[in-house]
Amino acid sequence: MAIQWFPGHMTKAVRAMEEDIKLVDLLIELADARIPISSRNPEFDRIAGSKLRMVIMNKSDLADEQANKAWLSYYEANNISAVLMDARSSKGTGELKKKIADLCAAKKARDLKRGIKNRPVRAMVVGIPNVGKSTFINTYAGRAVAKTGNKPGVTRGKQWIKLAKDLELLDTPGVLWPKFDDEATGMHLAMIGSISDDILDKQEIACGIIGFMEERYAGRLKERYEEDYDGTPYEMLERIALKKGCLKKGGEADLDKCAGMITDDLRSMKLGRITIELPEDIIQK
Ligand SMILES: Nc1nc2c(ncn2[C@@H]2O[C@H](COP(=O)(O)OP(=O)(O)OP(=O)(O)O)[C@@H](O)[C@H]2O)c(=O)[nH]1
Ligand SMILES: [Mg+2]
Repeated sequence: MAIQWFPGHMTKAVRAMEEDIKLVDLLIELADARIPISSRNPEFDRIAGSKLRMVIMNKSDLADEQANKAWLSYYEANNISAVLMDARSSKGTGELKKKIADLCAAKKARDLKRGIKNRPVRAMVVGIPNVGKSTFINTYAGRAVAKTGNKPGVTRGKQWIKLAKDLELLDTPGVLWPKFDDEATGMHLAMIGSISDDILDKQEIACGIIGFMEERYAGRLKERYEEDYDGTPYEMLERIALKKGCLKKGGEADLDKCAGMITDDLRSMKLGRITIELPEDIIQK
């Protein structure tokens, strides 16, 4: 897929992060629980340097529960501080507060020794576009302080948010990276809506979804579209278009319309909770 996914504002955002990292104690990275591999920008490793880090596997309400557990075990086994979240709900905030406190305990103790009391923990919240950074900050703050929206590129500039006297968060624009290592990365990011739909080939994404669903969650396409999987994903796309009435004026299949429907269905859980990448996929890379 030849796509221009690295617009100028992302270059600027990365530069700002390189500066702002000096001001924070902790880097909180939001990953998408459906694609925990492709949703983690390798640039963040470089930007983080030796700073404390944690991973929030967000949108875990859309991901497969079994896979969520597998990922938690993976992070635990690799000594990475991680939590599952649905950033729209405040349910996980208690656990998260505790994790942040645990992570920053040593630093607090050092501060105290040097006579610095009550200095708030500062954390930079980073992640790919549309992963839920601003939603997370709003939930954590208990009020709508950051702008959100269901498309990539809503946050354009950084924004400091004082949550309480002990925590300050920096909201940042979603950033991708200039070159994907393998083709699957771009496809997976496109499937969940992290790359602007305007620059993507709708049918190619829908075919990617069809192929994936048949491989990982066989039977769910049939349940939703009443069509047996047979032949190629493209042929399946054509059949679903005819079955579901995605038609052009002359009665022929409207493949773009059908592709949009399938993509929306995947993103809005009408094909069930799905996880596209599993821990074992890391080894295969
Ligand atoms: N189902 C579900 N939806 C979520 C979750 N977190 C965020 N969303 C939705 O995802 C969309 C994007 O959320 P934002 O908070 O704007 O994402 P962002 O990472 O700040 O995006 P950019 O600023 O564009 O980089 C919104 O429609 C949110 O309601 C979650 O945990 N589960
Ligand atoms: Mg945002």
